[in-house]
Amino acid sequence: MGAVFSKLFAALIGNREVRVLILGLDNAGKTTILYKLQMGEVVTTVPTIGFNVETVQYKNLRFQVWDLGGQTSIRPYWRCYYQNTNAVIYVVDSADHDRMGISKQELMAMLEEEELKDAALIVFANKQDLPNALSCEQIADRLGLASLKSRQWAIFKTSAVKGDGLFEGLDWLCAALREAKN
Ligand SMILES: Nc1nc2c(ncn2[C@@H]2O[C@H](COP(=O)(O)OP(=O)(O)OP(=O)(O)O)[C@@H](O)[C@H]2O)c(=O)[nH]1
Ligand SMILES: [Mg+2]
Repeated sequence: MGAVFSKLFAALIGNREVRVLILGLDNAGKTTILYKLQMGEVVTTVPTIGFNVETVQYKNLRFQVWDLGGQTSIRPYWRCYYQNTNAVIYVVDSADHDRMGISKQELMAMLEEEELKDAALIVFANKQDLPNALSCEQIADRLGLASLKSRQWAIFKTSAVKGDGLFEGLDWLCAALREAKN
């Protein structure tokens, strides 16, 4: 009952809670992004075994952000978190040229899941500060994003260590969620 009232109250004051998953291969920068968004700081990370979850308040939205471990053996567990997800932030290490193919495979498999059929997709082409980073256009091409039908999606170039691009992504998400609601 309390939860119903708090949801109703949040709806009345426009303070909606949005469930976001941060997914992507290991070492892409997911955990760095989560804490840069939440604390504004670059933290020292270790590979995530399991998940981290934090609340990020931005504009009039409360984002409940789940950062899941991306190692091969952990990826099968991503699906345990799909239910009620409003948006997926898919993080790519733009300098990891060799693993673009596997990153595409994981992305496309994830997007086929029924539970995520209404979720918006943001791709973060991360590590743009590295000299050999692929451009947004190259990454969109390598991931096959043009083939996505009937899904709200966007790609942003980001550097989690510099903080570039992250909030542009959240701005897009705020607008996309507003559109989906209307
Ligand atoms: N140069 C550069 N390094 C980054 C950037 N973002 C993250 N890193 C580094 O990449 C490494 C991996 O970052 P994590 O955030 O732990 O990666 P992750 O995606 O959470 O990895 P898993 O938890 O194993 O799935 C760390 O050394 C980060 O400091 C970036 O934008 N630029
Ligand atoms: Mg991590």
